[in-house]
Amino acid sequence: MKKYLAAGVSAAAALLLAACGSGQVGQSGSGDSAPGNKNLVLIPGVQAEPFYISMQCGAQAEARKLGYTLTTQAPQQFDAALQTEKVNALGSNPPAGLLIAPTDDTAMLAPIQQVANRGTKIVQVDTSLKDSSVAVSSISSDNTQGGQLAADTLARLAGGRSGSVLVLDTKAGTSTTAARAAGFTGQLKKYPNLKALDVQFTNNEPEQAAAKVTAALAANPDLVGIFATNLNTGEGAATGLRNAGRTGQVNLAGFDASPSEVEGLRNGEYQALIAQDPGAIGQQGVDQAVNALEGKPVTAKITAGLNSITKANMDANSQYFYKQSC
Ligand code: T6T
Repeated sequence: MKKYLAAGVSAAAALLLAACGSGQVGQSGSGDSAPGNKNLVLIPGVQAEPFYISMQCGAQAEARKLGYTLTTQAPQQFDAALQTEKVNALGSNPPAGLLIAPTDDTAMLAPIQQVANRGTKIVQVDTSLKDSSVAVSSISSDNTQGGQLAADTLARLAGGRSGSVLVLDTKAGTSTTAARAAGFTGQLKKYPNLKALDVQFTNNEPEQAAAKVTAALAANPDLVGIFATNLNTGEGAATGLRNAGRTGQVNLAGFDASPSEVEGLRNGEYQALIAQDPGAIGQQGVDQAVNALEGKPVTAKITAGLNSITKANMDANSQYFYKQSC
């Protein structure tokens, strides 16, 4: 089931330092990657979100195992300006390694480059920049393949019915969800009975996703499926369908496996989830940063596994459910 397309991957992390407890230190590094600097920092896309929490859990455990400390500095919203503040705050006291999920594939380059210029080893986890040369390693799911998997799943669920399908993306400039949306719409062309509507952006806000679903249902009475490219869009889509009394009539395929999505799969709000392995992304992110710091071979690009989960197989796949705390 679980396949690593390029190399092995392992555990991971996000924030909620208090919840995850232990392991973190202040920004007391010796600066400029000085010998003996064993501090790593993780800057995820946003705080208190199960994908990144799971990533942090894996990263923190791996850092501890390898004799490093890992601190998480998370922006309050999935927003490049807020994430830039976190990156800039590393300031004159840079960590030896920075694991970061850039929230904008272009705008985040300059601040990350500044940190790299001070000697910090950069590892991209999950999302990536268009120009990834600043990073020693980049680790993510095969998001294109995830979108294709979602298209195949919705086509199977449609069972030959004809109709239109809505794709909900997050924010322009988010590398992962853009790849999922593109993978989905490309693959859907293989099913002549299904027509993809124009991709809608939701700003990664559940309320906006719900509103897009309400509007799509009104404008497209033949809507048979929705692909929600991440957790918040899925949550909003489920709300939109519920509000319209269309839960289960319009199939919903979501990405990720947060506790609320898993619950939604169990109670019929979702028909399928494409789960990532954020713990593995975080663990491998630490491994690659440490390899770079210790002069060992570094793998430039690593692809983590994906798992398609349905109500029928969910209990056998609970290891892929995301965490709320470590
Ligand atoms: O889907 C994940 C992540 O892969 C994506 O880049 C942003 O959204 C999530 O964090 C889920 O909310």
